[in-house]
Amino acid sequence: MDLQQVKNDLEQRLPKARYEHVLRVTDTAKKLAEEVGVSVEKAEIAGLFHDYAKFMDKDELLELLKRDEEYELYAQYHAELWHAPVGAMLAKERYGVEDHDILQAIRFHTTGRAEMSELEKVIYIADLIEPGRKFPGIEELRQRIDGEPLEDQMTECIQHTFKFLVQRYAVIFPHSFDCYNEHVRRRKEQ
Ligand code: DGI
Ligand code: FE
Ligand code: FE
Repeated sequence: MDLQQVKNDLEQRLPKARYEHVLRVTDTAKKLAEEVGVSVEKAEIAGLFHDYAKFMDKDELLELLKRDEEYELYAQYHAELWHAPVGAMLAKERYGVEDHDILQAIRFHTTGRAEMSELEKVIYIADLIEPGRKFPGIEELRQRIDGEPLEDQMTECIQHTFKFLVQRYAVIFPHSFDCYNEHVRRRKEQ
């Protein structure tokens, strides 16, 4: 795959700030992948595509989502979540990305899920902590997880997301719950 072509496409599709976020996520994901022994090449592709569908309008996203096996589920939840499965769909259909793990990393980058692969965790974490993210507590989160085992980093990140969502009275998507519960159970058993 011609990654420069993907970048050009992304630059056209996304506002500048979002495009730059994508590049920082990709960079962060590659570094984390290297640290934890995950394929840097796969991390790069998943990072580039993770927000590919972020700025499509809601109707277009919903129309594409109809072909998704979890359409009924996604349609009942916040539209903000839709860009993740649609991004995976378009990476496959427009760029011929076939690697299941890369597609799952794009698909679950927003909600996480139970039994995430190492690549999926790398993308989830990179999306949350890339250097452009400014939310309260982010610096403490970065410091807390730096150099820790990937699984522990993911536990801290999903907890962070839950705190954020609950504070906003957000309706929580079932896969997000499954991810959170799995990590909290594992932590309790340690
Ligand atoms: O696309 P990004 O802005 O880089 O980040 P993202 O894809 O991780 O998240 C997009 C938004 O989705 C973010 O504001 C958090 C929100 N989100 C994540 N999980 C859930 C959620 N929103 C709801 N309502 N429920 C969830 O389970
Ligand atoms: Fe996203
Ligand atoms: Fe993102």
